[in-house]
Amino acid sequence: MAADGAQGPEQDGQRRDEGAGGKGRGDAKDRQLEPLRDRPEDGPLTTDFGTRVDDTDNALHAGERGPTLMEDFHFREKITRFDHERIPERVVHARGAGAYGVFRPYESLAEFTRADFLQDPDRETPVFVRFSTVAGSRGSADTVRDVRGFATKFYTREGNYDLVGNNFPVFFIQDAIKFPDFVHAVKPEPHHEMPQAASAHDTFWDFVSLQPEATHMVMWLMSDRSLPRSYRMMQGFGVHTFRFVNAQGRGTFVKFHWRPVLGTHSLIWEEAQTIAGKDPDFNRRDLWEAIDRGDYPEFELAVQLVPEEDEHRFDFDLLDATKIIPEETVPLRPIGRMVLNRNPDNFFAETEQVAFHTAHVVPGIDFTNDPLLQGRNFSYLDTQLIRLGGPNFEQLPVNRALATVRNNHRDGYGQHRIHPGPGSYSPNTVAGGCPVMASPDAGAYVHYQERVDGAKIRKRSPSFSDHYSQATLFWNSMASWEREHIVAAFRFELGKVDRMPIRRRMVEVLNHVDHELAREVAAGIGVPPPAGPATRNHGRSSPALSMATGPSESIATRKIAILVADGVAEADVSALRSALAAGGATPEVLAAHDGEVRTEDGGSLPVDRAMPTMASVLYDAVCVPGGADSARALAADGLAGHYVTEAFKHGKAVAALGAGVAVLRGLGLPGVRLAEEGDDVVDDHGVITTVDAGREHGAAESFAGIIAFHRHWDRDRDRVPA
Ligand code: HDD
Repeated sequence: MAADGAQGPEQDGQRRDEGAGGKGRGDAKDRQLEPLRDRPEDGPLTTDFGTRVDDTDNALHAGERGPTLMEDFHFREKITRFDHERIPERVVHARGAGAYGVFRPYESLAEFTRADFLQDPDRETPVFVRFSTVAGSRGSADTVRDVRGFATKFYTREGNYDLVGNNFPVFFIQDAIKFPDFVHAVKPEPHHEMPQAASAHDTFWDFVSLQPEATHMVMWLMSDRSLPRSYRMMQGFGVHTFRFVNAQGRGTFVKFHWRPVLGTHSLIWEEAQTIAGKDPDFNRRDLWEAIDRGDYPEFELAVQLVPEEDEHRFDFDLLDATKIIPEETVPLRPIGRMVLNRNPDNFFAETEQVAFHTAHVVPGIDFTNDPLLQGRNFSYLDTQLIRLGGPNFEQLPVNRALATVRNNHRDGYGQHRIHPGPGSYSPNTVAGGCPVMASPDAGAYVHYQERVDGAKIRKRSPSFSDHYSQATLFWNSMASWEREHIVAAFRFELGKVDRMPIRRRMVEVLNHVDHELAREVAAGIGVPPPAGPATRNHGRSSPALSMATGPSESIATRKIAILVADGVAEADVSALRSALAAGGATPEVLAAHDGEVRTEDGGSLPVDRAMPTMASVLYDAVCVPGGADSARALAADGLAGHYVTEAFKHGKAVAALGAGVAVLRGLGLPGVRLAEEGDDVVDDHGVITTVDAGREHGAAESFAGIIAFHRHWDRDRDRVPA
């Protein structure tokens, strides 16, 4: 029997989609899914068994005012189906957003791996990616302080390969047996189920303060990395050391990195908290809308390769998932690019039912003995059995391989395949000995023949015992603003911890990372600062760890608020719009109300959004065009002022043209020089201003240019009350 997936498109190829996310369609996975799409416009309403229905608003009653009848099969089916709509949410990573796309390698990697999807730069492999938060429930907000999941399913010709990673390169624990303890500690506390989607509570800090191996990961968690501006602007990491295996059976250790083409950018904590109320779907919406308008998210896949013979040349263990290999030690080698180009058709069917599993591997990709990875290889299959209700979850459309599936696995809830004939075991004669075994040459998976030798023992290798050096490396590598945010995050989180001994213990842990860090945190949480360092700072750093060293040339897909009122200078708006659109940004005109505003010269300007329905935090930059009446109205509107001051406080680019400069002047932005009569375009602390007519294009271009820096931290932000 051929794979039902491979047969599908031919059976019903003419039903093409014009629905949501219609761009980016037509790859092999999309063709496999097409015959399974149900469209309401294709015919009248029926029961689940296909009988047409003439009334779905009234149950069958004995008389117009009488009781409902048991024989109303449509009523019973409709209600029963509704009663059974929910499945258990993921025990971690419950909240997520997904997208389809394609992956293509830059060149053949045959030297290192025989994986088919990494051999040919002309071969495109369909993918499905699910981004997620970890701790919160399905309905929690997107912009919480948390790790983000970054799980990719490659539908290769040799079966599905799942790279189930996060946006941090390390993890909290070294051995999978600690995972339930860690998750119980970070989840809402069991007696009252609070707090939701937050690590700022006693049980989390109790656990990590007792578990020093978590320290490196906690440094990442307290950094702005845990607040991505967008799923399209965060890195992904496979975390573990995996193994490539080539056709000759030679192994090479490999670490996987996803690098966003738009650069790695984050929110700041105060902003993230506000967004959680203003738009709890902030990251999900951003992903959906970007794909919908054709701004396809792109990620480069890069690898760090370590020859087997170099396994022991590092001052940490490659099998320890709490460690990175610094990029300065083993440089990244870019190997391919992924483009996410299609939104799912249905959240539940696809994003909720997608099932990732670290042991979904293809020939050429193998495991190492990382004890965290070894345990994951058990957990992911196990969890899908309960979450998706049985062993046939691999047949769900989103999970279904493009490669042919053929085996003697039978039955179970929800079996969709029909296996004709008596053969359901191996060896057999009744089915002619089929299915036969494939040889390695015919694509069979062959486990890497690693020699293992050792006594059965519940013990961690001493090579896993340095828990602080890399936490210090991370701290040393941060820019000054990144350090400030880390200290503030520790103070916030530990400030929510009720039990003082836990706060004290955590300061003791931080005193092993960096003495100054420990003292600064202690000073904010009512704990006596330690007198001297517990461990001396080694002074090493890895510049690649800082977000300040990342690329900052592009403003593509950034959302910019242009604040207007009646009397706005149309020329300013169009100068701003064209400069921003030229860089691929998305400017939106905001006024006190929807509809349109009058322009200075008597025309009209359509309004994209009413200010009260949006918020400054939902934009990357804010600007105020000229026009005397418009500027007067905006200066008198506290909400408009708040758009500007909040953007300023959060370090975002701000601009004002012509009479709009008066709006900024009225707000008294501390330490910023604004343009006066006769000045050229003034650029001060990321605030662009000009009052002279005729300079609007230059100012708009400068504004577009500075948005690329993402944030301007050299401001006197603390004095701004927003
Ligand atoms: Fe996990 C889900 C990533 C350690 C057990 N994990 C899950 C998802 C991601 C990760 C991205 C969501 C997949 C999706 O979108 O459906 N997990 C990681 C990373 C880890 C890690 C990068 C460390 C390097 N996980 C880990 C351990 C265990 C698990 C040590 C258990 C021993 N993870 C699970 C799980 C989940 C899961 C319980 C919940 C839902 C699911 O698998 O499908 O099995």
